[in-house]
Amino acid sequence: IADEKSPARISHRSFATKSLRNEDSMDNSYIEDLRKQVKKALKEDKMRYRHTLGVADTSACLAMRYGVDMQKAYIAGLLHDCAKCVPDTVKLEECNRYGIEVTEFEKNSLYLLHAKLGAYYAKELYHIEDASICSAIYWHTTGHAGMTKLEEIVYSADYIEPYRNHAQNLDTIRQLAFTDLEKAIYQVTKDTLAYLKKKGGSIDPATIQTYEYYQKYGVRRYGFHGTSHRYVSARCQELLGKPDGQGT
Ligand code: DGI
Ligand code: FE
Ligand code: FE
Repeated sequence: IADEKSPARISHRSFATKSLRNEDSMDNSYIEDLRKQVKKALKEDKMRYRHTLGVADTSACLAMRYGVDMQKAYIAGLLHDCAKCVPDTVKLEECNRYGIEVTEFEKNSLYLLHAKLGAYYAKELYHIEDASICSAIYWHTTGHAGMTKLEEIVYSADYIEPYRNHAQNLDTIRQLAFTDLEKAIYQVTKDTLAYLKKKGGSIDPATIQTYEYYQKYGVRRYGFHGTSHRYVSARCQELLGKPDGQGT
């Protein structure tokens, strides 16, 4: 669908529409083909493909943890940045060409469009018919209020995958993602907003809505500071004068 000159054009063929069986795991020709296509689409940025595999694997792990379809999570992870290497001006052209709405915020930060455009490519170039996979790709950068479990998984896997190493609080967030996904998302959005404020980047309303939604979610379940049981029991032991591990 993209024209000859567009770097977004990837040599793809129609993938067979066979449905994946659970016992196929990730080791099957359909997924192997997808991996090859994505590698080609990201060939200008070697680290991006490595990141992509990290997100796919991490999404699969989070899917195991939260009872989500592992293959869907893996495929969403694999395709989440498939439009990342399209030059920013071409991203805008492509969105205009395919009738993808571009907001004022996105016009000021064209790289944000890789998420929407990626979701479109997933459907049209990679023939992903499953709308839940496409929407996880669509929302992977900003998130939105009340994400589906699959959207939450890809959003957080993008942040915590093993090759990421710059963000603050990564150790805590990595652990939280497997213990309390909503709280992990709250911390991710909080840190992302702080990072964007420091950098002076314009903030998309969706990013703020994600933050506000997951902040409330955290408050409902944990109280604002999320007092830990370990802290409370350690403090009780202290007050009762009992050594660690011997208290009740
Ligand atoms: O594509 P990746 O680099 O793997 O990750 P991503 O799609 O989550 O993009 C990350 C970048 O997007 C990161 O630098 C923060 C930025 N970002 C997230 N929300 C917003 C945003 N940038 C702007 N300008 N506005 C946002 O609301
Ligand atoms: Fe991305
Ligand atoms: Fe990414």
